[in-house]
Amino acid sequence: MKIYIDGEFFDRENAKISVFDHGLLYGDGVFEGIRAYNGRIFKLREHIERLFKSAKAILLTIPMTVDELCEAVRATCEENQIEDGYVRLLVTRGEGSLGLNPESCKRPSVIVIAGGIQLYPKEYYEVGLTIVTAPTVRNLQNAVNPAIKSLNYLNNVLAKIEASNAGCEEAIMLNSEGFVAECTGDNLFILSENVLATPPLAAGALYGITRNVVMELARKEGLEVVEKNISRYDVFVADECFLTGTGAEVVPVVKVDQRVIGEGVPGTVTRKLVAAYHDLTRASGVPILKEG
Ligand code: PXG
Repeated sequence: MKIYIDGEFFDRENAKISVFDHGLLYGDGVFEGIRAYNGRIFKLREHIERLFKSAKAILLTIPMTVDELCEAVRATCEENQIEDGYVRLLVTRGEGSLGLNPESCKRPSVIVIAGGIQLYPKEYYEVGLTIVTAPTVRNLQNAVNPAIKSLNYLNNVLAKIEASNAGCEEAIMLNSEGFVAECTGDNLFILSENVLATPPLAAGALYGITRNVVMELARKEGLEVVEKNISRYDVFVADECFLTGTGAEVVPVVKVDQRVIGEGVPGTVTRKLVAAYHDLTRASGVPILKEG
């Protein structure tokens, strides 16, 4: 495995960053999780653009352009002969002093790791997930805005542990008002009376790339799609529920906090979207190998 750090490739054993990097000391940095399918990188530019927005929000200047970073991701995939895989892209604040002021950091570090992906077992797509609501509430909008994909993921990590403790893979995170924000690493959708709904970004959701693609696919299927506040009650009484994320793709949810959703099996609309998303991922994206 070859890891990209600041323009150079390193073997796994030699891919190291300083213990004085503020990414480690303070979680000061941003990241992306991207997938490759069939030798193509899915929604590469969208991920890189989101990374730049996350960086802007934390006043971190990425020392590369969008195009250069797209190329670094592509080249890292090529170097690792990726066909189907997962890319973790990080930009840390860089090495600095022990004080938290980022002014001491000379240069942000750009790291690209391209490897295999650990997928949910296939049965989750057939029988659906059982999830719970996490006691840990989503970070406040006016604290570190959860729209920022920062290296400080403790809020999500805690909720993930709570999901795990409840024997579940995922957990719903509510915002401070009690509305659904999203899950620990996935966005949430419900279908009620043929209207597909997902929480707005203002509710504390990440601007999910998969969320975006699924909203488009659903509209193409003729569905009405809305962004609105969703309560736990709305989820319990929904006809269908599913989660979206780069790793999970579209995964049906059939039970939430012991309430059976709809018929207790993946719904018709959900199944359609699972398939449509699957097809799209295998038919588009930026080629890893340059033509010719
Ligand atoms: N919400 C949160 C909080 C996320 O971190 C998503 C939703 C889904 O967004 P995309 O753009 O992927 O549709 C995410 C992103 C992993 C991993 O290694 C995945 C995410 C976060 C952290 C780790 O699988 N998902």
